[in-house]
Amino acid sequence: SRLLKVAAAQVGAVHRWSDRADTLNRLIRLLEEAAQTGALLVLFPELALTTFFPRYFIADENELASFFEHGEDVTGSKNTKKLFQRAHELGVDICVGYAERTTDGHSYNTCVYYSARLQRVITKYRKSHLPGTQEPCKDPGAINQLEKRYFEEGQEGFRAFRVPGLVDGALKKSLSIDGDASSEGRGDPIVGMLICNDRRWSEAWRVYGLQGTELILCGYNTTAWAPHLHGKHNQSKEQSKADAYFHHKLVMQSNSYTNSCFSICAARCGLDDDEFPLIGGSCIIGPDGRIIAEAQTEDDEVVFAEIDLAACRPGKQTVGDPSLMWRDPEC
Ligand code: CDT
Repeated sequence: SRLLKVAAAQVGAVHRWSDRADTLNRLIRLLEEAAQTGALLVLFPELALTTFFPRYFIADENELASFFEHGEDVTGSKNTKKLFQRAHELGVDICVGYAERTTDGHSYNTCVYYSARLQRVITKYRKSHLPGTQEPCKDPGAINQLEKRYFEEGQEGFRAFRVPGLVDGALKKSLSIDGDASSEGRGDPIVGMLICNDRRWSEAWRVYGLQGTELILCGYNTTAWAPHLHGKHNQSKEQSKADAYFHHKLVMQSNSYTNSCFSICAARCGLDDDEFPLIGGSCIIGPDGRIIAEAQTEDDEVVFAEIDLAACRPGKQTVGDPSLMWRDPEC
C-alpha cells in the first residue's frame, strides 16, 4: 500500500470588499486544521486569495491589479508569504490557485504545487479552458464570466509530475513496487492539476491518465444560479443549483473512474458580495469513481481522507488498459 493523508480546504464567501489579509488568515486557519488531521497535502480553490473577480467588469486598472500576484515568485509577496511559510512549518504540501501577472505583463489563471519538504514551488499549471466572454454580457441580468478578458490560455498543457517523498517511505520502498519502472522516482505519487472548467473536458483528464496520473487536484468557482435571471429560463434557482452540483460531481467521478485515479476538488463557495451564489461540493474521490469524503457546508471547511494510491493500479491494469481489448478472448 502507498497511504497518503490528503485534504480539500473549501473556502466560503469572499467579497469584493474583503480584506486580503483576512482572506489569507482564513486559508491559514484551514491549513492548520487540515494539518491537525494529519494531512500531508492540502488543496485550495481556484483564485483562492480573492473573490471570483472575473464576474465583474473592472474598468479601474488599479483595482484589477489588486486581484493579481505580480512577478515570478508567488511565495514571496505580502499577500501570500504567510501561507507558504506556515505550510513549510507544518510540513504540509499545498496546491493553491491565484491570478498571475508575469513581469512581462501576461496574465493567467494559475495554480502552483508547493512542496513543504523542498520549500519551493515544484510545478505551476495555467488554466487551459477559459470559460465566458471577453466583453460583458448585454443582458443586464446575466452573471459575467470575463475570464477571456482577464486571462490568457495556459500553453504548457497537462504535465503530470512526481512529488518526491510525499508518500511516507516511498523512496525506500520503490524497488519493491510493481509497475511503472521507467522513473527514478518510482513510488512517488504522480500528480496532475486542473482548474475549474478544465474538469469538464475529458481530454484534459486523459492526457494526465496516459501519463499514469494517480491523483488529480482541481480547485473551482462554479456559479449555482444567475440571481437576476431567476425564473427567466424556466428553471428555479433550486433546480439550477441541483444541476450545477450534479454536473460537477458527474465529471469528477466519471473521469476519476475512467482514468483510475484519485481526485480532490476544492470549492470557493457561498454567497459572494451577499449576491452571487457559488456551489460547494468539495470532495475526495477514489479511482472507482466513488466519493470518499465530501463537504457538508457551503462555508470554510476541511474535507479529509486517507487514500491508498496502490488502489489506482487494478483499474489501470484491467478495464483502463486499452491493450487488453485486443487480447485473445480465451486468455
Ligand atoms: N471558474 C470556472 O471555470 N467556472 C466554470 C463556469 C462555466 S459557465 C460559464 C465552471 O466550469 O464551473
